[in-house]
Amino acid sequence: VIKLLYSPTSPFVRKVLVVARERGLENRIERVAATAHPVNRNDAIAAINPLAKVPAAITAEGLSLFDSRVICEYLDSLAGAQLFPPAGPARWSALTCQALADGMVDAAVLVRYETHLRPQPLQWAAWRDAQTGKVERALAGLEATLDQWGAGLTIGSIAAGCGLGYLDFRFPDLHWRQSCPRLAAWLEAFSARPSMQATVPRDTH
Ligand SMILES: N[C@@H](CCC(=O)N[C@@H](CS)C(=O)NCC(=O)O)C(=O)O
Repeated sequence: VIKLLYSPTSPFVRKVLVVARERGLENRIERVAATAHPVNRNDAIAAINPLAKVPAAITAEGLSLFDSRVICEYLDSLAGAQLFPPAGPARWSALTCQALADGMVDAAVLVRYETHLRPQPLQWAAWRDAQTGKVERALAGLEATLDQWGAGLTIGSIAAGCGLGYLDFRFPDLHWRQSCPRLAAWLEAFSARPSMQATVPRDTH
């Protein structure tokens, strides 16, 4: 089995779980709940990933793997690579889509930390707004490139689906569907996949 340190609300963990389901590997994953926090380091996570972020995994052979991109590619390879195409234009395009979606989520997570974790007197509105701007430009980028990545099931479309799902979960007031109607229609169809349905983020408390 593969031990996966996970949190039920992390969009990066969700990518891993979606890949596992899409490749029929969910029985090979043992989930270990782990709360990551950017200030209060979780030593159980840090023992595997010095960056103390989830997801982090230990393979059956005892390899420590992180981050989500590496764990996803590892899982895909176990079932005969499909979601990560071989070197060539399809691969560069899928990886760039993943980078855009992951980068959008990185900025959104920073906004969330700024507004929910950082003490009020230390908060910096211009910094929060700049990160929100990155989220908005990433959304516009996904909308503009939908024709390149939207049709297939790759690590790019999975990252986009999980990233958009995170925005809906944590930033319902962003109303991104107004400016990205094609992306909105795409997500509606993509969200119907059983792998996406089984991994919808929810707060546990
Ligand atoms: N690039 C990493 C990002 C992972 C990440 O940011 N995880 C968040 C939870 S959504 C985390 O562990 N944050 C704790 C921290 O920032 O120290 C990946 O793709 O796995």
